[in-house]
Amino acid sequence: MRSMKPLFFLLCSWLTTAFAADETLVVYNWSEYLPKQVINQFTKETGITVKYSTYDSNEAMYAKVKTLNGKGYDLVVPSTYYVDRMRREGLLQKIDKTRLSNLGNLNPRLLNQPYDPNNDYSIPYLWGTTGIAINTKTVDPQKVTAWADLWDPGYKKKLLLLNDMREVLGMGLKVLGYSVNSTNEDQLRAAYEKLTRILPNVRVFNAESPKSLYLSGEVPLGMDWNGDANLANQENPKIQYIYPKEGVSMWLDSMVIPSGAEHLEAAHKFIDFVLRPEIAKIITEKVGYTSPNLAAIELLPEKVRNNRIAYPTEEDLKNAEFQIDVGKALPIYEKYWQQLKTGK
Ligand code: SPD
Repeated sequence: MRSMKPLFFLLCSWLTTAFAADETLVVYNWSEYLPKQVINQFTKETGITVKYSTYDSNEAMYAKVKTLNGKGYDLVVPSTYYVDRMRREGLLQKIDKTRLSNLGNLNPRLLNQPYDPNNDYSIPYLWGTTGIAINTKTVDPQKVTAWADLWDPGYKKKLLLLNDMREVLGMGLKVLGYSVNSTNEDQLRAAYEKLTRILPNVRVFNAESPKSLYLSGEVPLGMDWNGDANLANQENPKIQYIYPKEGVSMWLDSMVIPSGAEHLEAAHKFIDFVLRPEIAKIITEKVGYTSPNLAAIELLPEKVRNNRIAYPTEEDLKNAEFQIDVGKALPIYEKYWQQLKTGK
């Protein structure tokens, strides 16, 4: 009788391929934050199909993950202050770091911080700053050196403000000399009142793709995230990024696995893939934000590494503040944000 062995092995390999081809990873990330090239390369290498959707604020992401009780997504990318909140609320699961062979590439200064001691729940993805973008074709750069300058009545209906509660209220606080993480109700009310006086200058709130509006010429100045401004500047060097003298806000977005995630193997594979120097290099170059991956930074051409929009100097970060969770003060932020946006 002929041996059944070859047939058996053929069947096994067919089954393996069939299951691998069925494997999926459901990613929920910020808009314009992950190049398609990276997703394609991951799928090509692993056979894992990536289902990808995006959000434009931590609040929108949090509401969705909370409503779904941590189910539905395998990988999400909140800012640190939401990592803190979500892990305390049981919405995240621990990451198995023994499965991450590339963890050592990360800047140790960005690890083991109070929002997630020991990085049990979060792995840094990108970080950045929030400053001012201006189109120097129509706006005199000498006149815009501070957040306070955006209140100039000469900029009526000209500004873009980020559609991001913490960024806008943070700017209001900062311009009054308070912390962007203030939890003081009087300071928050004062910031709100100050912000009501910038509204005549506001043309649009946008966090999806501010650069499109700067590039099309629809808005000549306003707030921006550094990576977004960086890409705008690469396309049109007249669009510049300014570090306002009151100080920028700083943030770090991290990869986390929600508590109800189903594709754990795929999620860990993806995190480790992103941590590879050559992949992290593609991400920082293509999306314009700052990489926490030291091995990737070493691979960057000098021109990119010395680009102050993505890689700020110490001087640029003078007076900068890192956004942290505001705990019980969050409803106060929400109340003033709602009032500012709707007038109610
Ligand atoms: N389009 C990507 C934007 C990423 C911004 N992340 C952090 C915001 C913190 N308020």
